[in-house]
Amino acid sequence: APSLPPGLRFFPCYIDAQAQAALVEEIRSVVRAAPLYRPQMPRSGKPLSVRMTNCGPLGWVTDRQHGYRYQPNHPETGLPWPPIPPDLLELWKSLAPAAPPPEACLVNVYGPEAKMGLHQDKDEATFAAPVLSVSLGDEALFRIGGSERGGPTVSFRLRSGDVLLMDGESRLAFHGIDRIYGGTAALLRQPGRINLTLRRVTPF
Ligand code: MD5
Ligand code: FE
Repeated sequence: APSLPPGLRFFPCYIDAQAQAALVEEIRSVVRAAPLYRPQMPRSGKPLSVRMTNCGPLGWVTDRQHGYRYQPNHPETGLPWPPIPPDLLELWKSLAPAAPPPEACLVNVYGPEAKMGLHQDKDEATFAAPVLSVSLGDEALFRIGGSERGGPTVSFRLRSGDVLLMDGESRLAFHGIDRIYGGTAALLRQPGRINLTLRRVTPF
């Protein structure tokens, strides 16, 4: 396995098959309350290949006019985001016991052709808390570098049930998803991958 950037903690197979299936049901319920939508890049309006929704008091959204931001309501329905499922709050408490509760859980849904370019997560008003990410469904090729664009990167596969915690130095690392390996898992009804990312957004 490649050596991971300092502060990045990787927990392979952290979530067992039964708990993964329960999480998928909870996410189906979130999606019924807050439908998946196709976010747009700021200025260009180019749609992302990933569909998204959120749960928690705040959700990450983007559109052509207003760009990347957190807001308390769904951009299309105007309704507040549904609550973060208790299982995910427990996972956060287990792996980040010193951090205050997460405020946002971004739900990313990747079809087999979707990807996410290298970027930093820097739309939060605080970087003091870690970011926690859960992978469900098909395998993905994850790439992570340092906090400066253009530096060396390492790549590894994320599989269903894997958990990543980005803390300390890795909190502002460039990272992305280069590809999905469609059909590598049987968890979901269709080929693809779900990523859940829990974040603290406001200072504490
Ligand atoms: C995903 N999501 O799998 C990816 C990677 C995102 C996002 O990048 O912003 O929604 S989840 C792993 C991740 C998240 C945040 C920070 C870092 C990794 N990191 O600094 O390594 O859908
Ligand atoms: Fe990210």
